[in-house]
Amino acid sequence: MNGNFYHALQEQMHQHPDNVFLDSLDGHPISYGEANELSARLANQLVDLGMQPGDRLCAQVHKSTAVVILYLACLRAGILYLPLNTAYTLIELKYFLEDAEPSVVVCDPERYDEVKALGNECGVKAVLTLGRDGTGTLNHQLESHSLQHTVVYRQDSDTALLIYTSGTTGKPKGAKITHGNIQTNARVLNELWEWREEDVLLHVLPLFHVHGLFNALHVPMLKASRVIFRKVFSVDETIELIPRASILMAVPTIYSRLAAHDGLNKQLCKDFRVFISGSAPLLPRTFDEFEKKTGHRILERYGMTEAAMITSNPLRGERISGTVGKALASVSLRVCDADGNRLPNGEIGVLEIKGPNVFNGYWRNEKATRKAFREDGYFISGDLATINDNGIVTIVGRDSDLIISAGFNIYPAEVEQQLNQIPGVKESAVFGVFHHDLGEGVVAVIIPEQSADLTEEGIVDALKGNLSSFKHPRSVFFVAELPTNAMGKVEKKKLRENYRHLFDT
Ligand code: MCA
Ligand code: AMP
Repeated sequence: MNGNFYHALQEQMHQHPDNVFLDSLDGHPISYGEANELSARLANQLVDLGMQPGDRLCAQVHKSTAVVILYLACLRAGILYLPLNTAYTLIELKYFLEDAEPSVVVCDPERYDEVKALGNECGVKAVLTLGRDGTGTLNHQLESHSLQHTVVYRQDSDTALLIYTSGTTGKPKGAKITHGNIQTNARVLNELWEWREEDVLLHVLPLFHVHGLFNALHVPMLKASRVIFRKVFSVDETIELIPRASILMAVPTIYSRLAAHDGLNKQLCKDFRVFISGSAPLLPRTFDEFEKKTGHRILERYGMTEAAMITSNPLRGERISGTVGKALASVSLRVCDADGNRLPNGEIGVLEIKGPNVFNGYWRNEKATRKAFREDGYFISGDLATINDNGIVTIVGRDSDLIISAGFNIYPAEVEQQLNQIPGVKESAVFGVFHHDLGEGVVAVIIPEQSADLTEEGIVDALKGNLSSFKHPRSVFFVAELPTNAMGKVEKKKLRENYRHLFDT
């Protein structure tokens, strides 16, 4: 049996070729049959470029239906797909090209010259373009390529994607996600959320993260159901589209923006099946406001790049605000102390995860892989959690300083490294505090050199070009000293406490 996940998706495409797959609402939806043909042609093109199973293709492109086809082409050809946030600067991109050594990079046409120059430096064989409208050199010759393509044989344990996720040191690591990981996770969610062919998913998330790429594509694809495909999230448009869809997958920031919208009401959502949230904690306040206005209790689930989806509240039965539900079928969980000793139910510790959803280690990084797993195969998530007697999990925090801002991860060490290079900055500390819209907002506290004349604006300007704008501090403070502990280490906890009300409104 071919373990290539595309093989399972293709079964649906063959059975339901005329079902609409991607509907951009522009008059030309892509059907499941077409997606199969387009991805066959593109897979053949990538092979003609010299790409072989196991090679890497790095895509840093704006969301379009063509990106979905590119992803499917990679899957079926056994090429490792490496998606990147479009916000990453050229300096950030360099790291990924050096680490993953992709043979092909696909970028926005506007960035072609600089990415091509960087690609040459990093040994990339071809740089192709794909614009916001789905056109570019990637698709120029598509029609000349054959429709015949045999899905490459893969085992469950073969890597399908490399998705980079950062460590506390600020150096991102490529998580090797296997065909088996995505296959089991999609099937489990499909069953749990009782997906039906007639469901319509409203897709408003980026395609470079697990949430938008796996949950919001694989799950509908396993039932050949329709996806209303929007390139960016807009609160007004989402409100308008709710009556045309039955399922939304979104991050808490999106739900709090929807809840604050005058147009959200019970009538609008009367035929909606389920609103699903994840990627960051959903505030009980948002849960309550949303329920009051719509009559729907948001279904919160929990996941991470290295383990895809891990827990979920139930579709039927009580969805408990502030919790992320129970372990998914075939996922084993335990809460442990720092040494890996299992803690009794109800106690706070680090959540450890085992199951077919757990990734296959970090790309070319044995050391980090070894550190991330216990000897008995449990993955150490780094999330602090409790599990109650009924198996219900509550995420209470993280054992690292990671900041999650509207579903984007930001590592303080990476921002601090950049700040410390700015002339006049003696020392800096970066941390996250509650933010009314983003969940968490980035704060920087800086000790300037004695005669330096620094301003908040100047600091943020100096970061441009080096660091994606979503990582920039939302507030910068200049101080004479930072709180430190007996070891001389900056006490982030104290800083978070001091600035905790900064972004309350
Ligand atoms: C955009 N900006 C941000 C963020 N997003 N700043 C901080 N945090 C952010 N998340 C900044 C941009 O850099 C830009 O700054 C300005 O806001 C306007 O950009 P725009 O794109 O218009 O912003 P937006 O529309 O307000 O974006 C909010 C958003 C977006 C739609 C909620 O952040 C988003 O799509 N988040 C979802 C991320 C996601 O899918 N995460 C899943 C990963 P400037 O003007 O200075 O340039 S986690 C995951 O996959 C795990 C497995 C899981 O469990 O799901
Ligand atoms: P990423 O590294 O982008 O995959 O982000 C995964 C992290 O997002 C997890 O380790 C959690 O810290 C966080 N996360 C995801 N879903 C939830 C949730 N429902 N509640 C709280 N945190 C979440």
